[in-house]
Amino acid sequence: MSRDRGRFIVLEGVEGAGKSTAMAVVEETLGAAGFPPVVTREPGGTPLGEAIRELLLGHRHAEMSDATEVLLVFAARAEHIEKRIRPALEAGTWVLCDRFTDATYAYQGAGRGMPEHRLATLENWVQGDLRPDLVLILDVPVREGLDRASRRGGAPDRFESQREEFFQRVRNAYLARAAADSARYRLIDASRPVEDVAATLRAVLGEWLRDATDAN
Ligand code: Z5A
Repeated sequence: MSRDRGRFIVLEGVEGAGKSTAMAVVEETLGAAGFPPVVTREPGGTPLGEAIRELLLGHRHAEMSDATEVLLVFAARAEHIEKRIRPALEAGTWVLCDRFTDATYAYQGAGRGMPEHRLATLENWVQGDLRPDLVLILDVPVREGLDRASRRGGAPDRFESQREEFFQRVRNAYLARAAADSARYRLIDASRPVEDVAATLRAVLGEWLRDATDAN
């Protein structure tokens, strides 16, 4: 691949889709292809971003307003982009991020009902022209994802405490975004066994890497 700038790959998914295992598969596949990525996450990825993550996921400020929530998400993102994502990409390093702005459209937009045009304004302001080169969305029916997440144990965070309808809206938003831009999005059926999902991820990434290589 001759282009100097690194590539920006994002993994998204509904609750309980299996992102944790999938992140490791994607990281390993990119490394084996010669593009070992910086691995990071949102909200978070920087010391300040991780502090904001605690505010967003913890129950201490459970009743924060929807506007506060979305502004905190973008505050963490601004820090993340400036301190970590852009410097890595500009140095030619690939970046693999566990969630990014598609999660904002899904959770704050479809989930909370924040108008899309407001999110787009913040996206354009905070990100400039930065958009992921590839978004992998792990899709699983909401009930199944919630059952998996409950089997995982642990206390539910502020988002995990939402009702099933909230997650249905989140899932629908992810599906709609994937359907609207087949060049940048890949939808992965995550309802299958872990090994099958891993094999699909490797195949999809392999094909995308070949196309990306041919384009240079
Ligand atoms: N958020 C937001 O609102 N706005 C934003 O802009 C951003 C984020 C960026 C934290 O995200 C929250 O932030 C998130 C949205 C919000 N809230 N929620 N919900 P996170 O990504 O850190 O948290 P998470 O969604 O809870 O993801 P996770 O815990 O990293 O992963 P997961 O996909 O939900 O689940 P998992 O731990 O990988 O797997 C769940 C269980 O299922 C586990 O026991 C696995 O062993 C099992 N599993 C996994 N795959 C399979 C298969 N294929 N079959 C059977 N069982 C499986």
